[in-house]
Amino acid sequence: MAINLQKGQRIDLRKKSDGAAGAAGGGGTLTNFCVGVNWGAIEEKKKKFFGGEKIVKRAVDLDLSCIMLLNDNSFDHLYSPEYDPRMLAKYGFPAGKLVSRDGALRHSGDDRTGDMDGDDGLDNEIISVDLTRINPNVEQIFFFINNVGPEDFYHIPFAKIRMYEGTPTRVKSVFAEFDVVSDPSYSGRRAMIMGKLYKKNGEWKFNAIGDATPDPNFLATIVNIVKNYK
Ligand SMILES: [Ca+2]
Ligand SMILES: [Ca+2]
Repeated sequence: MAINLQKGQRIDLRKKSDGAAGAAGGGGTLTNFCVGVNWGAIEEKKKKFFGGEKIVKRAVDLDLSCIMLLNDNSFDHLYSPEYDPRMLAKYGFPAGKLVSRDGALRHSGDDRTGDMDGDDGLDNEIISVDLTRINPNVEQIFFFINNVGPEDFYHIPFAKIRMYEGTPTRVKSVFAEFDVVSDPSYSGRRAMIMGKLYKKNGEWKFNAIGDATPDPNFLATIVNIVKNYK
C-alpha cells in the first residue's frame, strides 16, 4: 500500500518490501521513480434553453515543472519548451526544456486538457527521476504545478500527485500519493508547490509541501520557491 502523504510530511526513500514508503521491511531505497500529476477537466452544469441541464466540459491545462538548486546558487530546470523564450529572457530565465542537464530528470511533455472523460487513473504529466544520475552538486529539487488557464484548484474536480516506480506508461508500484482536494481554501490559488527532494547526510528525502499559492504564473512560483522554501 502506498502511503497517503499529509501536507508537510517528510519521508525518506526507503521502501517496504511491497515497494511502498516506510523504513521497515528491507525493500531497499527508491532511486528510480516517477512524479506524476493526474487531473480532470472541469464539468459544469448549464441550463438548456428549452429546459433541463447539460454538462459542459472545459479543458484544464496544468503544467508540471521542477527546478533543481545547486550548491553554487545556480539552478537547472524542467519546464515547458513552449513558454515564449523572449518573455523568459526578459526576466532572466532560460528557455524551457524537458531533460535536466545531467540527464537524471525527464518530463513526459505538455498535456493541455486534463482527463475529458473522467478520471482515467493515469498521470497527465510526469517527471521521471534517476537519483543515481543527479549532478552531485544538486541539493534540492522542487516540483510544482501551475494552471495556465484562469481556474483555481477549488474548481478542478480532481488533481492527484504521486510518486511511483515504473515508467510513464506503466505504473509498477506506488510509493506515495498526495490528493490535491477541491478545498475551499484553494479558492483563487492557481499554483501549487508540491514537494521537494532534498539531500540530508548524503541521502535523498522527500518533503510533501503541498502549498497552494497565489502565484500568477510559473516564474512567480520559481521566485517564491527560491525566496521562501529553499
Ligand atoms: Ca500542461
Ligand atoms: Ca489522467
